[in-house]
Amino acid sequence: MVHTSLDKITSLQKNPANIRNLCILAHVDHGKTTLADCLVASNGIISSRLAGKLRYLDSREDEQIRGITMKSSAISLHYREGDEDYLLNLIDSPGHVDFSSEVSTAVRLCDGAIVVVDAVEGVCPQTQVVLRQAWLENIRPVLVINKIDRLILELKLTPQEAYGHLQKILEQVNAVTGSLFTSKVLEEQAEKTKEEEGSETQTEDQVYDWSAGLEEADDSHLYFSPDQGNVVFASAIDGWGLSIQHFAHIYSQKMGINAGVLLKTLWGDFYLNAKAKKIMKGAQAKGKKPVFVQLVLDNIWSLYDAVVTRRDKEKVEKVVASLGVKVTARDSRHSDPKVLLSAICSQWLPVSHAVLSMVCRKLPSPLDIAAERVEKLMSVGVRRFDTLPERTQELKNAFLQCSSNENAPVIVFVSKMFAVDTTALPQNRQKPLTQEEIAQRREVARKRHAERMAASGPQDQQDKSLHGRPEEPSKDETETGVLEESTPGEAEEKRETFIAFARVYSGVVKKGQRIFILGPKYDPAQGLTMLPEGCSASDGLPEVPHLSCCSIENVYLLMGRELEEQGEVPSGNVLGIKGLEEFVLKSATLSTSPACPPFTPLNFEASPIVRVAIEPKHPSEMPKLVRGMRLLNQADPCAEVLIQETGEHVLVTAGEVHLQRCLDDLKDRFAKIEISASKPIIPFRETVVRPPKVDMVNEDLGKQQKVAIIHQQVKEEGSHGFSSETLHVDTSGLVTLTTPNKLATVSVRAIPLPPEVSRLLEDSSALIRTLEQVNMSLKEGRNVDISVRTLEAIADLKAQLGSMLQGRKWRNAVDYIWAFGPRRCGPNILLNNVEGYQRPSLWQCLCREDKSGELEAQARLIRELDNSIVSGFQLATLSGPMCEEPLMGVCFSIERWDIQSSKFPNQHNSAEEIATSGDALGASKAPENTDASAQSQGKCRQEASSADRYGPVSGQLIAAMKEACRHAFQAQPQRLMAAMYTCEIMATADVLGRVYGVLGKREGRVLHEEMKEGTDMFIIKAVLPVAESFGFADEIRKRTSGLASPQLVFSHWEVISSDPYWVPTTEEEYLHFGEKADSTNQALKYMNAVRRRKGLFVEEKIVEHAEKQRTLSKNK
Ligand SMILES: Nc1nc2c(ncn2[C@@H]2O[C@H](COP(=O)(O)OP(=O)(O)OP(=O)(O)O)[C@@H](O)[C@H]2O)c(=O)[nH]1
Ligand SMILES: [Mg+2]
Repeated sequence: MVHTSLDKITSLQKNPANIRNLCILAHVDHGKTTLADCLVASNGIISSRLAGKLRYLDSREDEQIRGITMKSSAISLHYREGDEDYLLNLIDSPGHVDFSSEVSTAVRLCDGAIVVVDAVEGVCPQTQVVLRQAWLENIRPVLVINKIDRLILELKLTPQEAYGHLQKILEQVNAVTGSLFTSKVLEEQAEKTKEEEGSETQTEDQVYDWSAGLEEADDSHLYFSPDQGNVVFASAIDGWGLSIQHFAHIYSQKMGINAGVLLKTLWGDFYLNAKAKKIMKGAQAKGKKPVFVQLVLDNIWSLYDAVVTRRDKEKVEKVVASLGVKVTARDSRHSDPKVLLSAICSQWLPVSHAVLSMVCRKLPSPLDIAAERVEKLMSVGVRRFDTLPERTQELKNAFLQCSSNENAPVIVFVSKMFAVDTTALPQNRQKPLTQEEIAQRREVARKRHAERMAASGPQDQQDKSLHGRPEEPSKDETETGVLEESTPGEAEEKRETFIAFARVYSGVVKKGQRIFILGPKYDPAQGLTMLPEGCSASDGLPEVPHLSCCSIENVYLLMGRELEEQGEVPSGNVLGIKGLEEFVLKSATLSTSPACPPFTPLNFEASPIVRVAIEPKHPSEMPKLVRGMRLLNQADPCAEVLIQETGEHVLVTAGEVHLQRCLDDLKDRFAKIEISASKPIIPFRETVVRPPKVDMVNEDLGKQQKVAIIHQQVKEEGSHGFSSETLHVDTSGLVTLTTPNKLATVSVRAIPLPPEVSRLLEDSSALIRTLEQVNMSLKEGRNVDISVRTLEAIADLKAQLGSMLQGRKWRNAVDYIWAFGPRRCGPNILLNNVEGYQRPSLWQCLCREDKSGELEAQARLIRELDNSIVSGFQLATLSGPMCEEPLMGVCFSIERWDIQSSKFPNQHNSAEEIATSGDALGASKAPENTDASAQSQGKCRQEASSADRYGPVSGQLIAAMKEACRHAFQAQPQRLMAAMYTCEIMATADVLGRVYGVLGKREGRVLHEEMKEGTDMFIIKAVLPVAESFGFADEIRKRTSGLASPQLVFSHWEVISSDPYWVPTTEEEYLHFGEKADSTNQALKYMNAVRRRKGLFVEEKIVEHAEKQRTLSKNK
């Protein structure tokens, strides 16, 4: 194959109709990079002999060593189909869950995707995830069923069995697509009904038909089917791939059957009736070979049989001759039959041809971008597209036209930043010197040398010859001259250059161009009013929030490991941009028009969960570490870097493999120092549960005893912080606390939320955050336009909460929700059970009618210190009393809130007054009398004057509320919650036992186990605590000799059933667990580990019975 020149690609870039931006998506190890190799080889970039072995797009060393892709990378390829030339911007993505954020960054820039599925493993968890991601971004997929060779050589299926197997895989994939489609249609339908409902007020009861719309919606184009031309069967490693179209073409000529008929019948329940020369239906019923088996699979099977299994030379020669392919003597003599096989296959059915022609026919060009997708990209958060400024809405046409005109606005999206070695940039790359240049340089060097000789005296010359230095100047002396100019420090600073991985949606991006960078919070409406009409990024402009300008230093063509410099890149292409390093952290939108809105943020499927603290080996290298971590943060879409209050530098990653890669990157590239990382910091949650009914040895707990225990605990713990005169806990767990200035009193009770409620809240956190934003704006008197979809989602959340919170305890609870926490969107609820306090509902945005007047009146109803209560609740839920981890699934119900706002101190007191206030405090010591209103007026005044001894009232109330919540929490049975991973392990029967062994040792639980049809593999689905997961994947791999390799995905939080504060109280328990009873208490172990890490007090006896131990060891 010929190598495509840069000029050719540059010219192809100008014709968007023939551009395809696509990515390869799949579960880990299904052969994406191998397939990409074959496509790359078709352009002559690598030799076809090496295709599949080189994994060219895995350019990092650790990717090659581990054999998995970690970063997505792009390459531009040229393909000729008929007389059309196509440009394919191909992005290879990783399949490992830890790197799923890289998939998100790739999918955003594409219009289509090749979904690869392993013919043996079928649809795996990540396959479903990537199909969903493609769906969410509205990009069109095509399917490649890869590794068909494994069906022949490994599973030893007959062609007929293989056909059945392939059919099942197709069904599986289509089932996933089908469920995505159904949910979308139903959602749209609901939205439509809602809009209609909004426009015409109907009073009658409406009947909803939940399947309405499904029948009408046309979904045939969505499914994968070989006769639709969107499926290719392949073996990337052997270099072949086939589509039905290809065979239909061949056989229509050979057998004289109409190509159209063949196309329809090659896949499906049809058979060939040789006598009648007809294709008939009902192969299965009549026990006949389907056409696909007879015409396609049989041929391939016999080729494998002749070349690999039987090594039948004669037969091979016959086949080679009949196929008309050429085989070199070297290939046919090779000891590995696979070499011969791939030499034959890659000429007979080249996989690159099958895949690329499908891509060009089936995937959309940048010109076909759907209006729906553009609107989705342009409307951020709760804003509706039609509420954007007019000029912004006009930009939609720019997307649709994808024009490279001079006056088309430039719109670019940067989906990630990646670091390259500065020396690897094209301008710094050493070009091979021509003969002339070498001669020229030598001449220059000789002259310089002669001058130097002349300048230094004869003495010097003698010295040099004494030291045996060569007279002739060495070659590198001449060539390193350029490098010497920069100081070594600077060179080190600039070792890494960040390149933006981006796509142009409109206009032409040029080197040196000035452009606006739109931050995620940029509001075009605000920008347009603040900036002068028709301004550009090169003018001196007033400062606008979240908007900055910069110059594009350079634009590059991305060619896998290499970058090629380009002067400009027209619309519709994927490119690399240099010069944004200072302005863009991870992703951004660039435009020449300030009317352009920032794109919606990327959909990340996995959230970072594994955290470690990092420090340099030598403390003096701290600044280097800090700089390195900053670079790492920029270079990875998903890693987070933060500095904790304790001063620790913490790195948060998606999983163990990701963590390892980040640490390696930090060590070798970004910080270049020795670092030490702590053990992974495992997150926990704290919660309360209903009082247990049985004790640890399964005996009924009497009511008396339970109360006694609770009392004992509260007494112990209530003693620090607040004096008992301001704190009261009653037997039902109601905690009453008064602020130190005695002006406010709150009574709080902690109630466990049903588990499904906390799960719902956890899953809806983004929605709750939106709700919170809306409420904030309403409070400030601003009106917001919320999309119908968001409103509906909020109403749905409310309805679900209502149906889950059933029972006497929760009557009308949903309407009285005051806030969620922590961070105002967490899985805990603050409930307003204060008699007579009516604050505006949390769900106020759901009342549709315009009643801004009413809202204002309501706003006045809010008590002045309402916010302090909420803040106290937020603080309490952010870190609980067990080990300062966030709370989950706790409802704090405020049952009383007395406040004397009229007596707030508003002036500073003299020293004398403070002195008298001491007496006042002493006088009001009666512990029960916490309500300040019961005090006499005189006393109150004195107390009020003492108030500022404790700081402002709002602050005191926050602290009191927080403390009250903590005590209320402790008054209930407390539990720790552990983060759980789910994993799906595929293993053969003979290693199954060992897999179970490892799972059991690590407290994993098997959810279900099934046999994969048509194979001897078992699929085990299990859950495993994150705390026990480190090294799990490695251990499984080792114990099963690499046959099973699990992928861990964060799934949910689970209550650890044991009580960390439990001590044996009954005789049986003493007998069973011993006095200390610490051997089996997993929850206590976790809790203490966290406390120790955070430097909190840990109640532990380290050495008991020291005497005995000593005697024991002596006696030995
Ligand atoms: N038998 C067989 N093996 C294949 C085929 N294609 C790829 N492989 C092997 O499968 C393994 C994984 O291939 P990769 O191309 O690295 O898989 P990937 O999908 O890029 O993996 P990640 O990027 O880590 O998700 C390699 O050992 C390949 O040699 C195939 O067609 N047949
Ligand atoms: Mg790969």
